[in-house]
Amino acid sequence: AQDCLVSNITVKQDFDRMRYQGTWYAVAKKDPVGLFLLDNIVASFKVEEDGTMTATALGRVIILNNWEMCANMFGTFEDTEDPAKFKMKYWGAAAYLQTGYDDHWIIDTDYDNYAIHYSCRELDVDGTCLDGYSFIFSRYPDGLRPEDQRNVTEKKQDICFLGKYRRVAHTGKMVEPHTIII
Ligand code: FEN
Repeated sequence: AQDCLVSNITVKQDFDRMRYQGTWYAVAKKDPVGLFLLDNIVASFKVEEDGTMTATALGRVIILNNWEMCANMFGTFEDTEDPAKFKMKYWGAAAYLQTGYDDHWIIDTDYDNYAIHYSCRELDVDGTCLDGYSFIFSRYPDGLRPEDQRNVTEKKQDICFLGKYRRVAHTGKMVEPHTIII
């Protein structure tokens, strides 16, 4: 949207949740205000037998006193009148992780390579987004294919988050075997 109004942001036409299933690696993110996932963010989407979309997300967090933890987050999606716009209820496996209820919009995806996610948490009085977050997802942990980069940059501009993204590192940290102390 040229005017950055959230109400003018366009989403994926005829979004197909079945094709969206499976693993997505976050390769870039725009952070919201407050607590969030740091890096090594991997999401996995599923469509349940009743048609409901659900997802899990893993990501690194650093809690009080610099403890590095792997956050295990869960989300369930409520449908809206637009097939690419959901409301997401989310919570963490650990009690210290924040719960919430966010918008979850799929701006664009080709299902096989890239996806652009958007969530505005707080509207400004002028209708632009005051606080929101966004993920650029790839089916590959190493990043986007060169042929998808131009389109993704265009979409970052459409949602008025261009220049606000940071790369998401994938160091394999969250999938290492954990030390078991006997
Ligand atoms: C999404 C898609 C797949 C499913 C889900 C997604 C969203 C995840 C969110 C995570 C929030 C994390 C928080 C972490 C936290 C879109 C990838 C579910 C919205 C809020 C800390 C950090 C430090 C601390 C306590 C808690 O609570 N982190 O001391």
